[in-house]
Amino acid sequence: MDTPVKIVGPAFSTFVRSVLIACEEKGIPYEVNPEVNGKKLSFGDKELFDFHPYGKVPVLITEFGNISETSSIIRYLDSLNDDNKLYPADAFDKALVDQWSALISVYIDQAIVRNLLLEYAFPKGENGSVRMDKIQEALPGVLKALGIVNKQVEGAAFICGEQLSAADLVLIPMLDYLQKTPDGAGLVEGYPAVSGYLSRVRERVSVRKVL
Ligand SMILES: N[C@@H](CCC(=O)N[C@@H](CS)C(=O)NCC(=O)O)C(=O)O
Repeated sequence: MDTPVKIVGPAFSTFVRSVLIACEEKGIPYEVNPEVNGKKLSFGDKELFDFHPYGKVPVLITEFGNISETSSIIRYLDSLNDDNKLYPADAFDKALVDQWSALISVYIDQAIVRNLLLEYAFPKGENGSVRMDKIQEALPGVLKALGIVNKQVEGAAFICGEQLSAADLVLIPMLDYLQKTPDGAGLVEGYPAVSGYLSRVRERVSVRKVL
């Protein structure tokens, strides 16, 4: 595949980063945040609603058409070649990857990204300050999410066993940002299996290139 796929969305978005790591793993050429009709699209731009009914990113523009929703995009990219497969061949194992991708992109994203990280990234307090009450409110959910991930990677290298999968790609950018927040390193340290998992995945060339 020589024609680069185009990934609509800013490279700082966690879900965009998941797709970028997928492209790196698969060796698929890509262009990130391309101009669409002469304009680079930002959150909230009305043009995004032409690609996604809720105006969300990432969107993948291919020579055949457009795909939105991170897990669907990763599944498509994985089907393009046999390198570093991100879904197992077995139907049951594949369903587990879908299950974990959904759990992470819905519940863990809400707990870590929406409730905590976005308050640090786009503070809504007085004079642009971080609302510490919101951070405190978010903490139980973050700890719960870390506990869930910790249990999952306690006896395995990755979320769904010994092979990196789409589920890891959805999760990695969230944990990476979390660990880089003021209290994040301390929080992650409390979950040794998560800490080890993060160190392990950060050794991958694909992850190093994107994060
Ligand atoms: N379910 C979507 C979620 C995508 C999502 O929430 N993207 C965020 C960026 S990380 C977004 O577009 N935010 C802009 C907005 O909500 O207006 C997926 O899996 O791709």
